[in-house]
Amino acid sequence: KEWENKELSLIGVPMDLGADRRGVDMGPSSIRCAGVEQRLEQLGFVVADEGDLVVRRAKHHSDVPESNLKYLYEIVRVNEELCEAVAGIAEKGRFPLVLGGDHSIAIGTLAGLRRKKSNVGVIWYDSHGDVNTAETSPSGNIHGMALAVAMGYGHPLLTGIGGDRPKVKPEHVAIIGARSLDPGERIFLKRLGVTVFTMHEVDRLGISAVTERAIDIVSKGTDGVHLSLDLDGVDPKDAPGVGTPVPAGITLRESLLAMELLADAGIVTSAEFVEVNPTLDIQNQTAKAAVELIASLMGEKIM
Ligand code: 6HN
Ligand code: MN
Ligand code: MN
Ligand code: MN
Repeated sequence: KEWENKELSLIGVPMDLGADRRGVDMGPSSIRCAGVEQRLEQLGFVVADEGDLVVRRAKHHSDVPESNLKYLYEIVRVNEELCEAVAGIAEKGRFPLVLGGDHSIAIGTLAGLRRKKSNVGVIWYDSHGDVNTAETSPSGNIHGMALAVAMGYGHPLLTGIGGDRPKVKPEHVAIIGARSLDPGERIFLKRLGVTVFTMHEVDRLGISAVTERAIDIVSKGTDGVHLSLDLDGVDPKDAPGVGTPVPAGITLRESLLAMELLADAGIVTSAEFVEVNPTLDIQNQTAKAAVELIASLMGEKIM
């Protein structure tokens, strides 16, 4: 593995424009407060905190004529920057760990990874599919479009970030935890043949079998695996500090097991943890859950 040197770079993206809701911009800060760097250092990682990118407050969301894409231009600008930053980290052979911010930042992360790897596998751990386009989106919020954009579908300013080619192939993607899909997303996921482990599969098969199957899918024919973990994939009882909570989700306990299985498989080469909104949280519980998940993903063991 390329990061066997245990060198890791943290980068925060205080983005909330993709969710059109304040508070998730404080996600990176809340995860840092929950002690992410220290925890990684305890695991033996040499951590470089690259700080946060700058996200400009937009005056009004309808900045794109005749489009429902909210805050498009600033989201594109930040993701271009994130793409460069992630590419630079991966180029140095370090593990990129991106702290969000809303999920629109996956667009920049995956574009950056594509510079280094031609076939990135993606585990999309989320209650949502995030495969809307301007045409299917009920909200115009770009965080609900990030995975579609990464696969090459959406506004050309978004799909063009880091170059026009698709960043991820549908057959290299596995969604885990889905329980809120818009009608257009269901059609899109079926048409593209993306593997979706909904809560139905999580309940029937159990999280360990689901994770093992997901590992098979994302590691077949790929040269790296990215974990994109939206904290709203975790049940709101365990992770209340998210902007779009959906009940009946994966427990924190099951999620920790999923992370441990990913760690044991040794396949994950980059990760991002997104959608933590401390203004909706209880005592920073969700950021703390993120740190627990990160520690398990990076190899922490109970004994
Ligand atoms: N997220 N499907 C809804 C929409 O507005 O497109 C919700 C998206 C949530 C996105 O949580 O990253
Ligand atoms: Mn330090
Ligand atoms: Mn998401
Ligand atoms: Mn979500």
